[in-house]
Amino acid sequence: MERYSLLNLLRHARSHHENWQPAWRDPEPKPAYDVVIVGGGGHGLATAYYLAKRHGATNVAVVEKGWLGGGNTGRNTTIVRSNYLREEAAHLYEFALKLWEGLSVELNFNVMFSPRGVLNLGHSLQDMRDIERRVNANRLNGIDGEVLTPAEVQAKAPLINCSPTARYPVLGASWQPRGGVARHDAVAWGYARAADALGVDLLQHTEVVDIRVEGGRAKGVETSRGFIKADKVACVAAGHSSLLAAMAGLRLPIESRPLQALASEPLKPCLDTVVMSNAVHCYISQSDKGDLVIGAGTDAYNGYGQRGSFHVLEHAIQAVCELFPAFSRVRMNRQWGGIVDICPDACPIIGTTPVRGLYFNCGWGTGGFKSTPGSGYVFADTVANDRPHPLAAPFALERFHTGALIDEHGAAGVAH
Ligand code: FAD
Ligand code: PYC
Repeated sequence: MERYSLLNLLRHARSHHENWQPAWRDPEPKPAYDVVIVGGGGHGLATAYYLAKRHGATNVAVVEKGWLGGGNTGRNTTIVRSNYLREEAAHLYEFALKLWEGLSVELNFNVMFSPRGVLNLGHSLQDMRDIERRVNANRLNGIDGEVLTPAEVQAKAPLINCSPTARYPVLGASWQPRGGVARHDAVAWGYARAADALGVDLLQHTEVVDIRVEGGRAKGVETSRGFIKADKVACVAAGHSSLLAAMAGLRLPIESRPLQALASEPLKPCLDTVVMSNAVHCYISQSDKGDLVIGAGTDAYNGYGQRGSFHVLEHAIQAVCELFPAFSRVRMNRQWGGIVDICPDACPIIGTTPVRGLYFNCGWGTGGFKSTPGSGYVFADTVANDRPHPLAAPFALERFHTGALIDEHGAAGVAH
């Protein structure tokens, strides 16, 4: 048997890192494309993949001002679930969850989807009534869900303080067994590699600075690398959607706010499910590396700084210590923020706009990671056919004129 000396390690490290092929090309922009997708996060890359794979549209570019997956996709706490209250949202998120279940095979890339179950804790009688209502609604929509007692919660996550004398005692929880987490970067990389292989151009470090509109129709995008003509422009730029809309003379009902998270030093396995609590306000899981991945609420005001305010973070840490007294001595390694785009009803906007050939997919707020595959699938269909996919139709921009809002603040799970 080979001896694992430092020399061996170095030799293997060198030999195994030679002749790696890049996972995708780094092409020069073409002068014109059939579709330009603005935003190289998970949603934009998934849209490109499904456009090419399902609709045969391969003359497509993804234009990304930074690096692929460097926005909210690479900054989120990776919780995946579909336990939304309203029928429209439940169907959309459940469609996405079904895609997650086969995504590693679909992309031939391990996205590390881990259906370890999601607990949403209840700390008051009203919380429990809401939980029961949501679980019943989920089951009527064919979505897995159970209401758990405090003892059942304790059995799933023994480190939670379920004492009745806690300041916010755990009275129960909703439990979605098929929910879980996935590796965020891998999702972006998997879609990027698969889209590139189908001919999509991935243009990194290329910022869209204007959208050219003539005669009420989108004609292309002005970028930091020059003008790119396009028959269709599809914006999937999360926190920056209102800025892009303004370039085309549109106003979106969106607020962009920082949302932050942090990760601890690695620990031995101690939490094998996802725990969310709206009342004390935190959400937590343990990564495969062992870090505790912890999320906070949004800042209460709009902003584009990718960091978030200290008092919001402090509040989340207080909540973690309250729920998991054993974690109070764990050291934190890193903190970061993203910019989320929040609609008044905590639901996304997916569809056409008053500008012909211009489409928006945005407003996923604090909860869009879980929808990445579904969002890309329905948005690609919408862009390819110039009409909303049936699952996307209720999420059209027009709902802010008609009043057909879909209130999902309760299921959003993060304080806005
Ligand atoms: P992004 O990944 O942000 O991609 C948009 C891209 O557009 C960015 O890369 C950006 O650089 C690019 N862009 C912007 N403007 C321009 C321009 N002018 N030109 C070119 N490119 C541009 N969701 C969940 O479901 N579960 C969670 O646990 C969860 N936790 C979260 C925790 C935190 C701390 C944060 C910040 C978010 C969390 N979310 C979660 C929300 C989730 O991350 C987002 O809804 C989702 O990732 C949005 O994906 P996207 O591809 O639309 O956006
Ligand atoms: O939507 O499940 C969610 C979520 C968890 C943390 C941030 N968003």
